[in-house]
Amino acid sequence: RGGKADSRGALVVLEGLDRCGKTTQSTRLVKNLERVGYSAELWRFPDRTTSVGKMISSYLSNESQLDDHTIHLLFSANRWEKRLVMLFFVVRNLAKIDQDENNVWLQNVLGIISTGQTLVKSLMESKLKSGTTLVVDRYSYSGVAFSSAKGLDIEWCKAPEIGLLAPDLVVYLDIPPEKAAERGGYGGERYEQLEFQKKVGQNYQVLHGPTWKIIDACSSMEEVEEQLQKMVLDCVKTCQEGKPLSCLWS
Ligand code: Z5A
Repeated sequence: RGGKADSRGALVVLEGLDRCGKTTQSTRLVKNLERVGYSAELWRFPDRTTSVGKMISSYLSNESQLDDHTIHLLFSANRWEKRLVMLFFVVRNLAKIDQDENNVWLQNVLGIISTGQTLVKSLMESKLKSGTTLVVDRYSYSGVAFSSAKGLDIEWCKAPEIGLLAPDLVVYLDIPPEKAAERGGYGGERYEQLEFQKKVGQNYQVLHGPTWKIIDACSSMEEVEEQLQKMVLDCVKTCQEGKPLSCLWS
């Protein structure tokens, strides 16, 4: 809708303290974008469905213990492993060729070789370049803000994220930790403690950059939704007009 035929989607990230409303708003945003004719997908980190994600989930629910550096690297690996999904498709297709009894195997091989570049590219980049806007609930900034709140060096925390795609827009849903603690479901997981969330909030301040916008997350859900949609539609248009993709932390 609206842009050049080969125009790309936008990479939009929602960040904030626990219970600030990311899940609510990212879900509404994707529906709203689709309703006005854009292709959009919701991603979230941690992605608890992968084997790395399951280790993270067990750590967060206090079922397992890990060194702070190790869990930080696992969160980062959970983002990097999205690249491997495309490799998996290549391997699976090659396996299929092996079993193929018809003569179509040659076309399959040629097809895979000619699209090989695309197949091994990051899934995120492929989605964006095919015109889909990705709405991502937490990303590298969560990794840095939460791990550095435990006392890890901020530059060390950023290092494993270098080379991942940089978002076109980061929306920070701003809520005082005390207000967030009053919301439903607070307190069930490892980081859901008031003093810790205060430190995380301070660390987020250091990460704010030119692509960041702030929304008052204490406003009603409808007000937040409206502001978010406006910001994202502006960003999607800029990306359609040819804004290039870049990498963290440039
Ligand atoms: N973590 C990390 O350390 N390193 C990393 O690299 C990454 C993450 C990616 C799990 O993340 C933990 O992992 C997280 C950071 C760390 N720890 N903490 N804290 P997660 O994203 O899976 O979980 P979460 O941050 O705890 O998300 P959440 O609990 O799902 O909260 P939310 O998505 O921000 O909020 P919500 O579910 O949309 O809303 C919460 C409640 O508030 C709910 O009852 C809503 O109905 C209500 N709500 C929402 N908006 C409003 C408004 N505007 N007014 C009133 N009430 C509202």
